[in-house]
Amino acid sequence: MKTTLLSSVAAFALTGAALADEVRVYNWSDYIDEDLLTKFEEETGLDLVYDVFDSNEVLETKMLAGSSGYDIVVPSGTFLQRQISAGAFQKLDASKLPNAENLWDVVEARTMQYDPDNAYSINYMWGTTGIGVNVGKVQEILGEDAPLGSLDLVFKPENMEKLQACGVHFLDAPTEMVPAALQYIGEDPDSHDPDVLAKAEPILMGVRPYVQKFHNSEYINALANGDICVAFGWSGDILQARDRAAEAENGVEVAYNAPSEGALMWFDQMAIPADAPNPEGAHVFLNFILDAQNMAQASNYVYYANGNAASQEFLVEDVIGDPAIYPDEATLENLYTTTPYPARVQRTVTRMWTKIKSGT
Ligand code: N2P
Repeated sequence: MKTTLLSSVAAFALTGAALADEVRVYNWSDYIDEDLLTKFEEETGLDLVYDVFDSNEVLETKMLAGSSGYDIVVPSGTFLQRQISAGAFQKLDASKLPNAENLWDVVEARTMQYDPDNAYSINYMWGTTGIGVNVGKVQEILGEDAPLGSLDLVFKPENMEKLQACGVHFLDAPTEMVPAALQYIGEDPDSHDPDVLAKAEPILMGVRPYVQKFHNSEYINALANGDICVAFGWSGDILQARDRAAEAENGVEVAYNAPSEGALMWFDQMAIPADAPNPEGAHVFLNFILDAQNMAQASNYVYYANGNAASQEFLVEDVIGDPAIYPDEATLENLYTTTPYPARVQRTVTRMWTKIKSGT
């Protein structure tokens, strides 16, 4: 009896010690160079637990339930804003983030839309949602002048009917796919009006029979291996697919285009949950990420732009010089942002999305 009690006291003390030495990060999949994780542990002496997710909805469920056990999480701006309102995050302690001086004011000005004064978050990466293609396969099917960079490719039933033969994946991300469908028909992609939102349904339903899968990460390998020929997905992920195909020397040429009709620009923000077990360690992690060279290493690996101005001199030309990653003025003008749906509208969109995915 006594022994049992003693050992559980010892176990408790051990757990306490382990927690203080441990930082738990929950980030998107395919979103970092894993060498940076080892580097963090070596430099700081802290143990890093690094878990991944691939959907804002999954993260949001955890954040709103509380007690996630994570010290750092990475919601996109619109989700961050709603979770801040719900009290899910704690304010950052600027005195513990000296590397925040590296942040890029251009990105900060935009993320303030979701997190006023950037009090709760720092930008990790940002990008666009668009079209990944296997150039050879799509041209073989639709011809040399296939609209590779147009929403016509994915929302015109005649095109999709033909493309289904080589495989099409769409994101399982209603707050990105519904705005894209609205943009396609010339409506405001950020509309919160239920009557306008309802117009997205026939567009998505019209091509639904030809979508093999709705998924947020499998398309990277599927595109790279040639298992699918079209993915409506995230910029850097499609560029990673391009790289994987090139490395495999399998003859697959992958290309990414932000839709010429306009593309969603999103911001993934690192934030500390209100009930994080180790907020001190969380700040150490954020400051590590804010280091110019570390941030450049991450972007060079995942092909996403970041919110760190000082990192830019360390970016490879393939990244800083690619307008699909760092848009030039003309590309920037063609990008739109969205704002969070109020709860009632969100429920409507969720219902619509369930219906679309089930195809009935
Ligand atoms: C990383 C995807 C992050 C983009 N694989 C979604 N915000």
